Amino acid sequence: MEMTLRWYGKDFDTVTLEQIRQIPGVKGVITTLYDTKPGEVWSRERIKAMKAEVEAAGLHVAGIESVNIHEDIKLGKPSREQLIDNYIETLTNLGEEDIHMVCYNFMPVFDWTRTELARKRPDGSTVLAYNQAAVDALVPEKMFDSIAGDTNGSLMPGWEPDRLAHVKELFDEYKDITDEDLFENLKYFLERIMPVCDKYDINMAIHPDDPAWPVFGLPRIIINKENIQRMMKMVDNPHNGVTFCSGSYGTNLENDLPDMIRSLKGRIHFAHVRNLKFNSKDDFEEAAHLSSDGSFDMYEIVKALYDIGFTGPIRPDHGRMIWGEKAMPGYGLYDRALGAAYINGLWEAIEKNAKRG
Ligand SMILES: [Mn+2]
Repeated sequence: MEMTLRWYGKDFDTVTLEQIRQIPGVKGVITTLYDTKPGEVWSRERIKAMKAEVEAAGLHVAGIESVNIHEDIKLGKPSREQLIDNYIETLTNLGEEDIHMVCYNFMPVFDWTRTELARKRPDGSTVLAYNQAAVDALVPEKMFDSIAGDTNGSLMPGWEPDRLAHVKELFDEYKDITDEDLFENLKYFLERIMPVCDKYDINMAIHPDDPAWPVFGLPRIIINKENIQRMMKMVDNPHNGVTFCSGSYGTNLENDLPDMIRSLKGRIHFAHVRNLKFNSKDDFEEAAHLSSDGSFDMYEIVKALYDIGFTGPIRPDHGRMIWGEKAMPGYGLYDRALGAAYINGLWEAIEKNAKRG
């Protein structure tokens, strides 16, 4: 594995490349062109400039999170032809610039759902949290208003204003779309892009839906072992792979995370490792990465990744807001740096034990 940190670019992130460079063991960043819109072609020049900036700081671009998928592709509308052509052009430009991992998701309308962005924990840290009763009581298009005050001035990924302006229309368009339709539309997209992925050795890594069940009546398919195996088989190409995100699959306590990892040997191209603390089945909050602070056995998760021979980029995921830091919720420096150090420690111990036999 290669330890990385997500970085949104200097115009959007409170964390600098110089700070990331000083986290022990972090050599790469996972970044994006945060001001591009879904469906837009990423120019070779902009990708080259992004790479040069990261490399000037002594780091490298370990992959992209994300190249977002236009809703028309998920909906299977005729306009998807041009939009997929554009996506292929973006992949070509990334491949030409020697970038080989692209994270994306296929979630209708919302990238992710939380009901609080700054729930206070007993130690005074604040974290993102989810409560099902609060979601059930929400009108979807009002969700953003209800929590917008907690973003610390950041533009939250997946909640861009122009997307939000169309939430109501989007809900109408998804009214008759079933899980089966969504699988079909995903298959169509993947079959179109696989040739360019083969040509440039680009690993596509689908991020699970978060939370891992349908919200607001929208279809959601990347939620459990059965569905992800179906997706791997329906386009059986090693470049069709996954981002294994423990915090997203883990929202459903029925998902056995180490078992899922083992079942995806050779198809995990990127890993997000984080812990959640469940207060009940319907209420969870993001904990520190340390096993004892939450509900997951992080040792078993990292051990499963080690055992399948995972070599891709890995990153600590959302961190708590601690030590007075003001940053995009989940994406401060301090707690993610602690997470990276902890995961590195687990990996070192697992590796040394394995080599000792
Ligand atoms: Mn994730």
